[in-house]
Amino acid sequence: MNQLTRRQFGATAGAIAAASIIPVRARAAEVLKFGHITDETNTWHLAAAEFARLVEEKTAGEVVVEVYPNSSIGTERELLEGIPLGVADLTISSDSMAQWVPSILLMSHLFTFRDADHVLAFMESPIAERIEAELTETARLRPITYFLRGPRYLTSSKPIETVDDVQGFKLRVPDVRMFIADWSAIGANPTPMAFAEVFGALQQGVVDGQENPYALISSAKFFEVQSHLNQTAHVRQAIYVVIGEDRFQSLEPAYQQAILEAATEAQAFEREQFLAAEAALEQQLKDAGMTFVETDVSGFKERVKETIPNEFPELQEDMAAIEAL
Ligand code: CS2
Repeated sequence: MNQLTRRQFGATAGAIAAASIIPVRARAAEVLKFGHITDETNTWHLAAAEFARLVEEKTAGEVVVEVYPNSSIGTERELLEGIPLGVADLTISSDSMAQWVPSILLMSHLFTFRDADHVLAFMESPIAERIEAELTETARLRPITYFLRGPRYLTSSKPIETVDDVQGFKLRVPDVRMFIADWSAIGANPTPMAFAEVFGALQQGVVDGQENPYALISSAKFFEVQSHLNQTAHVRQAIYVVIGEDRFQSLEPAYQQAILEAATEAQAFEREQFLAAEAALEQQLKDAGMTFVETDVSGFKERVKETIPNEFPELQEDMAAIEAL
């Protein structure tokens, strides 16, 4: 049940209760708005809805979480910047928070993480712990859990076999400095843009391609406007669920506790859903007509080797520690 129906349900339940002797559902003491960028089929949304259900259950309906998918109350950036203003209270984000905590860009450098286990080792490392503390203190955005994501793949309307095929390629990227630096070093023409605008930009030929995990390629229907899925797997990362720290601190300790417990349980739920979905997505994208290309990524790797020493020397020490994980 998505949040709009949840609200409608609340209204209907209220009307029924008023007209009969059914006990009235506790009036919500707190309402939290959870906005995010994916559609209702994506596992992030399913997990956000499960989180909402758990919070409501744990607080006997006193805390209600309204989930708004599809960037409907803001793009990722608008949500992040809007949290202190009350536009939203929770969202799903990672490296887009680099404007407050630059070291989160460690998650975005191309080809840093070898595989999903390496990502998990990082997420549980002291470096990630430090980033999470900085996000809470500096960005006033408290990570309460993280969700899994698949590797990012480059989509296009022509096969990308080697790095030569992306020279001058107009590539939509999230507004993340590391993506811009890495793709510029590769020789592409990275264009930062909000996720909600990507489909239209691909359709109108404003950009030649984009890069994202299977789940977003599928749920945003990029297969309708891109014919090739190039198996670059160039970025692997997880993504945080964050709550505005000031809003969080304004809540009663029992509500805070319920939110943290619900987040942990929603993480387990997301993991199960994500792993099942990820296994089926490759075939679904093939069935939707995408041609899978075995890209030779060696030239891409070669070209991003100097990004950190040249442009982000302050990340070098942590990067070496991550490589050793
Ligand atoms: C998404 C985001 O916009 C996109 O392409 O994949 O989740 C992106 O990874 C964000 O920048 C994360 O903060």
